[in-house]
Amino acid sequence: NRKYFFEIAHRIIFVLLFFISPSITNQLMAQTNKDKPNVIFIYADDLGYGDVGCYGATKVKTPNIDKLASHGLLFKNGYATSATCTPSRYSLLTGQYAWRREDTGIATGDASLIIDPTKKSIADVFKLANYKTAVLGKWHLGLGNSPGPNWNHYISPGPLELGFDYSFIIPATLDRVPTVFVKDHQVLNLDLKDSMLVSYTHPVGNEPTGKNNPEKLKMMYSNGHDQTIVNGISRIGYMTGGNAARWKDEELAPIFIDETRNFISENKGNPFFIYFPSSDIHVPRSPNKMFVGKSGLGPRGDAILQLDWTVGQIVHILDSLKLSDNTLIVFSSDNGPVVDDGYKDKAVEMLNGHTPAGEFRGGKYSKFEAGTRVPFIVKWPGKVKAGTQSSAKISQVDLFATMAQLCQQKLDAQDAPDSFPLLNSLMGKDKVGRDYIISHNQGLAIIKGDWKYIDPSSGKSYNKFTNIETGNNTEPQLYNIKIDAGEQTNLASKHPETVESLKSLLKQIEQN
Ligand code: NG6
Ligand code: CA
Repeated sequence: NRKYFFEIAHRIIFVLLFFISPSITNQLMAQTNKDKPNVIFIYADDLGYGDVGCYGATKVKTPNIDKLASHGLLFKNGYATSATCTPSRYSLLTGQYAWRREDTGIATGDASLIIDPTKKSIADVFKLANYKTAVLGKWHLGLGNSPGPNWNHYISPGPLELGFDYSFIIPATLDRVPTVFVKDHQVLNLDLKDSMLVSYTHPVGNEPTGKNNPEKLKMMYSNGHDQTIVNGISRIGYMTGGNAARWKDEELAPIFIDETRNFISENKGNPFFIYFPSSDIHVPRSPNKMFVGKSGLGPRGDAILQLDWTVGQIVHILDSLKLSDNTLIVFSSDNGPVVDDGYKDKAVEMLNGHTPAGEFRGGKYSKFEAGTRVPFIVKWPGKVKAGTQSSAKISQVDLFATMAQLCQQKLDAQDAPDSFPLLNSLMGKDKVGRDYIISHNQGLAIIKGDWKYIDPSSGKSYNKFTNIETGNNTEPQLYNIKIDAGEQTNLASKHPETVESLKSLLKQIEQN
């Protein structure tokens, strides 16, 4: 067909030109690349809908995140796929709902890689479009083959086997050992004379733990988190050795910014994709001294300031290299907010009227709206109209097919099976978005139109440690989230036909 013919002809001309004049070819390549925007996903951890100024927060200031919105597009109905970290990240990178698999729950720090490297990832899509790709931040999707990585050797498969050219990550979360960086295939700064051992089943080595040595802690735990102490904070899991490789919580944000600056500087001549999963504002919240005490809301608020600073730094790097005009930034969060997530950091006592979940019910770990409806902002100068808002429904699982559309990469039927190409919605041209949203945490909920149906599930309806309503209920729940965004009035018995139709749609999607 014609398109195919032109594509082949185009390639032949490039090859011929290369032999005639490499400099002309380079110029032409640069021209072609100019049409491809750089793409950066800034992915916050546990940041709630109500934690950000442009989404209504007044007690904490987020000028840099707000500026993304005033220079771009703010989604009011943007969703993570799950109410916890690992499954949301899995969906974002694979375009498949994590709940289709059984092994995609919150990963331990020594888990093996849960994404199949033989399948196309979102980074592969960018690579196929000649982008340079990097992941800089929190991984939490496992590393290595089963039963997990040997930290003292070559660690593979991991991000580099999933289409990333460069990887600089913390393996799990801030509160999970090992508290080291993994750069490409190796633990950074590891002294092999002090080899590392990590276990989630039994103590290793004889390092102090939060349980046995609480006097050594600078931040006390409130629930769990009483195992190996690193940097004065006890974590989940046991670790010994690798002392020279251990990071300090307070130094992480500037280190990830340095990495970002280096990667962008080295790759400014070609299109790049950076997946930047920030470790803020997950517990333990121990931000850099630049932010300590500055929010007035305790470490949780200070961590929000640090996240906002991070966003400002990334924008500043782009501005200083004159790349902002050709860079698409997507800002979102992996799940909703939690105030006490296992450390006594005064987050509850110092909330000062701040409402992390905004007007929504629930939080992290919840099927209610606060679990998965998150900040979702897109900035793309000249392409996305500044200072606009959209009510289009969009899920992070759609970023895969949408980025394929952006990069003009064709996906095969087995690629990103749950992802919809929503480039028009992402750019604010389409106001509808996807037809339905699925939210997940110990069972599923579905939103279509103004209705939200939560499938019956066992499990506690309230978690007293986190003070969060989970949305679990053995009865079906139906809410009209247009007029009842706070999900207060269960209308299931009043509208049995709506319950039935949403239930059967959910079944059908589950069986797809
Ligand atoms: C929970 C942890 C919580 C957090 C969460 C994962 C306890 C008591 N709670 O099990 O602190 O680590 O897992 O968070 O240990 S996530 O954002 O990475 O999904
Ligand atoms: Ca999270």
